[in-house]
Amino acid sequence: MTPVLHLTAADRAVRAFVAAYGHRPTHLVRSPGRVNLIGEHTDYNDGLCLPMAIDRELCIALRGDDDQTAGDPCVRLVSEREPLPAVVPLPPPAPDTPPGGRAAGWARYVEGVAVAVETVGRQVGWHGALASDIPPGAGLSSSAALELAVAVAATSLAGAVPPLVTLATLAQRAENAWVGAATGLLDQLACAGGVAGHALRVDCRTREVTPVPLPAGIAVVVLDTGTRRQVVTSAYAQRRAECERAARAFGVPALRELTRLPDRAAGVVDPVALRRAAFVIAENARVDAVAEAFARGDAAEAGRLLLAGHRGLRDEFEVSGPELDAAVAAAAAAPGCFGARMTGGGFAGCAVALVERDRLAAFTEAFTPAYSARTGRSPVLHVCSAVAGTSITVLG
Ligand code: GAF
Repeated sequence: MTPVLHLTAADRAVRAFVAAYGHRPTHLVRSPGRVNLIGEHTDYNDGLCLPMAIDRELCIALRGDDDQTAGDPCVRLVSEREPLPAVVPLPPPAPDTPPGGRAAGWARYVEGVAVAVETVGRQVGWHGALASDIPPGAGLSSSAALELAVAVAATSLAGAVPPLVTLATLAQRAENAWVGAATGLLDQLACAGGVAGHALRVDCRTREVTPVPLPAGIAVVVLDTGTRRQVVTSAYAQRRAECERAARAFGVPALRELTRLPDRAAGVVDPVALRRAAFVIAENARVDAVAEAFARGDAAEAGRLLLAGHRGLRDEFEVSGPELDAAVAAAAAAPGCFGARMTGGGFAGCAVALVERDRLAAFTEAFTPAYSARTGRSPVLHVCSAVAGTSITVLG
């Protein structure tokens, strides 16, 4: 039998670089995806989240252009998943360029980061090749990983070392102002700030990221339902508007300011916005409760909180979907599972389960047929470790 050769994303990026440009790269950027354990749709309410950066990564092998004075400087990036390269002239287009004048598809992310980075310093030309093990559109932040990778490449080659919050904010600006998705800062802070073996308590009001050790004996399992939906085309913007409507009605700048619904809340806001606000307030509290349960090693309580979070996302915030509900139900019934919930923006993509590490095989054996029986789909399971955030190394 022919042996199957599994190359890492880093290996594939270096190979693709050599194939595309005929010489060796000088640098490698590694940028992880993320899974959010609890604290969903709280980031744009200035709230709390508990993500971790995962060992599914996007890599860019790159090299600064040798003659920075020759021709028209640009960023040029080829990708193993895309037929056409992303090419961004330097200096990049002005921030007020109308959408019709911006690059299409994946190149728009690369261009958006170049536009954002140019607001903090001049960039130099570089060329690179990208390879990724983060499934696109699955809710594991493949876009944020790309944004952070380009931001780290561009700033490092220009000789700058911005703090991680600055990098995350530049990446978020690309997503909000250039791509047009009104997302919060969760994904970018999680990808940039990852710490091996730790979840991250992210306070989106102060932008403080506090590592929280993951208890030994718990495996974090991402359950990919096989369904996909883009944030930009989903009801994400509508949920955000509903939360902002509730905050305005309650007279606070953001729902984070509330630890319970105000008295007579139903009299000042419509029932939909009231349900959204009730969810966000409870979800912020669950973030600290899960972090505390982790600190005590109380996996059972953490699992119960995840299940409660899923019910809130399904019934109050209304961002789940049939396959996500089926995955959570099948996981909760499988041996060794402490709890599960949908993760990310919602409607489709992935759920996440906390599973007793010693019972992973029994969990998988029970989960896969149970999910398939409910949906007719084959799930893909990723047992994930928490890893460090986006980094750049010089290649020898
Ligand atoms: C998406 C967004 F990009 C994040 O900012 C966050 O709002 C998340 O959905 C929901 O928690 O991933």
